[in-house]
Amino acid sequence: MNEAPTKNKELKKWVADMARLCKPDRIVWITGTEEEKRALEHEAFKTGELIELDQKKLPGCMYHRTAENDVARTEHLTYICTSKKEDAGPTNNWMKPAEAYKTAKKLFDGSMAARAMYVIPFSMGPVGSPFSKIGVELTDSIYVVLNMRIMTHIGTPVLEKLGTEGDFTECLHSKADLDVTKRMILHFPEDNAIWSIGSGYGGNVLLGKKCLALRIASYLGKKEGWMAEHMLILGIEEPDGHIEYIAAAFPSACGKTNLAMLIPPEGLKRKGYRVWTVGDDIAWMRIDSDGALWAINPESGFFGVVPGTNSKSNPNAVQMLKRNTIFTNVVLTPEDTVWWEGSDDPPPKEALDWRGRPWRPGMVDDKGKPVLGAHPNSRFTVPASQCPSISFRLEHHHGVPISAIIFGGRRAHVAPLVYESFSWQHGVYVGSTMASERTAAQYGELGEVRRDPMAMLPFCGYNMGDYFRHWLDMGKRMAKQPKIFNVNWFRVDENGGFLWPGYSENLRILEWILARCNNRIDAIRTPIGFIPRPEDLDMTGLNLDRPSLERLLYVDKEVWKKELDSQKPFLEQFGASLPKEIMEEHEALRHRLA
Ligand code: OXD
Ligand code: MN
Repeated sequence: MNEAPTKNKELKKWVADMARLCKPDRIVWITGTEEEKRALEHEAFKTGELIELDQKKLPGCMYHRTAENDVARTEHLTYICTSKKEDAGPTNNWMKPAEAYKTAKKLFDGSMAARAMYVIPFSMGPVGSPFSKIGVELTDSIYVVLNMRIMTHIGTPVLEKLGTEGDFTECLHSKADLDVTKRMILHFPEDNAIWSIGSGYGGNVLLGKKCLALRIASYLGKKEGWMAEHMLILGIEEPDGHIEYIAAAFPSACGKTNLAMLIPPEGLKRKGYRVWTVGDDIAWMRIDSDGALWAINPESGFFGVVPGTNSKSNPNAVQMLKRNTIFTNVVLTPEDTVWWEGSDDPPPKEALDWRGRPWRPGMVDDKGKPVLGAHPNSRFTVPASQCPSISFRLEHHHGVPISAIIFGGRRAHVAPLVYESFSWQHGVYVGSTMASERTAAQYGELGEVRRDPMAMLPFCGYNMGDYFRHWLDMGKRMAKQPKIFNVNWFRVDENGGFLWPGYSENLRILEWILARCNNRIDAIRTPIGFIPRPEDLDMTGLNLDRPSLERLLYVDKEVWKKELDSQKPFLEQFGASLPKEIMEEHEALRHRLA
C-alpha cells in the first residue's frame, strides 16, 4: 500500500474506512502521470480487461467489452437517498439513507478482495475554477481509472487544490461480480456521497459524470444558487470574430454530440460561420457579476454513442476518434481495428461482435432478425482536446456567456421545427413539459411519449417540482436572461419520413435563434410561441420546398389541445411542489388555443 499523498484528514480516514469495508489487496493513489497510465494499460492488457488496438492505425486506442447484462445506465437501480421521501420527489427511486447504506455495505463487504483499490482524486471543471467541484472515486476497475483520466482532471494537482481541509464528493465504486441482482447506484445528496456497485458501464461507474455532475450537482446547485444541466454548449463565431454561445438540452440519443460538433452546411459556408464545441452533455451555469448566465462544461472528454458516427453525421468526431480513444462494445476486427453500424468503412468480412462472438455482416438470429455487430449503446471515450472544433474557452475558469437555451425532443407531429417562448417563465414551462417519442415511425398516432423535463428526468438529484421552482428563481435573479427556444428535428410526413434533413443543416435554425436573441428580426406569434417567418430562414443550397417548410413550422391547434391533456397528469404528480406558475402557463396556453 502506498502512503496516502495527502494531509487531508477526512480523505485519509474515508479511504481507510472504505478499504476496511471492501478489503482490496492494495491501495493505489492515482497521480495522473503518463508512466502510471502506461503501467495500468499494460496490466489491463495482461488480464484482458482491455485489448490493445493496432497502434499504427489507431495510436493510443484500446478496446473494452462490458458484461452482456451491463450495457446501459440502469435507471431502475438508481436511487436518491434523502431523509425525506418528498425531497427525492415522485420521479426518482428513493431509499432511506440508513437502509441504503446497510444494504450496500453487505454488497461492498470484501467486494475488492484480490484486487487493487484505486484512489482517483478528480476535478469536474478546470482545477481551481470557482465553478469546479472536487470528487474522489475509489474503484477496483482499471477501465474506470483510464476513462476518468479522459473525462475529468485527475491526480496530484487535484489533491493539491483540495489541500488539508477541502471538501469533496465521496464516490465509491466496485464492479464486485457484475451481478445485476446486486447492482445499485446510490446517491446521498445530504452526505455528498455516491455508492455504485455491481456495474462496469460508463454511466453507472464514471461517477464524475451523471452521478456527480448531474444528480449531486443539481442538488448542490439548488442549495448554492446555480444550475447543473443535461446540456451541450456550443459557440457560433461570425466572420467578424464575435462568438455567441448556446446551451441545449435533449434527451439521450437525440444527437447532442452531433449538434455540439456541427460543421456549417455548404449553403451557409459563404457566411463564414464557425462552430466551437464547449461540451456535448453537461453544463454548469451561474449568474456572474454582469447579471448574465455563464456556463462551463465540467467534463474534459466525450463519452459518446458510436453507432451512426460517420463523416455525414459528425465529421469532427470521425477525426477525433483516430487516436487515444477507448472503444467499448463495438465490433473488433481480426486486424485489431474497430467497426460499427453506420461507420464510413465497409463492414469486415468476419469479426467479433460486442459480446465477443464470431460475427459476419448480414447475420440474422433464429427469428430472422439482423444481429448487430456493435451494441446500439456502444461508446467512445476521447479527450475533448482532440475534437477539431474544441473551443479555446473549454478551460476558461469563468466559462462562456449563454445567449440562448434550447430544449428539444423527438416529436413526430406535435412540435414545430422551432419556436421561441414568450418569456423566461413560459420557457421554463416549455422545458418542464419536454417529451420524446421512442420512434417516429407510426404516422397518425402520437407514439409512445416519455416526458423528460429539461432532459433531466433520470438525472435530477431532488424533487423535480422544486427543480422547476429553482429554474423560475434563477430567471428572476438574472439581469440578462437567455431567451428560451424549443426545436424538433424529427417531424415526419405521412409516410413517416423526416421532413427536416437535420445534422449540419440545423445551423440554419441556430442562425434564426441568434438573430432573435439580438432583436435583428421579427417573428410570427402563435399560441405556443414565436415561429420564424419562412423568409427569415436562410435555405440557400438546401433543396426543401416551401410546402415542406410550412409543414415543418405548422402549429396544429387540435394536436396541441391533446398534448395539453397529456401533460396534465404528468404535472399533477408533483402535487404541492409544482410551482403555481407552471400550471398558470399551462392554462394560459389552453386559453390561447381555444
Ligand atoms: C446519456 C449519456 O445517457 O450521456 O445521457 O450517456
Ligand atoms: Mn447524456
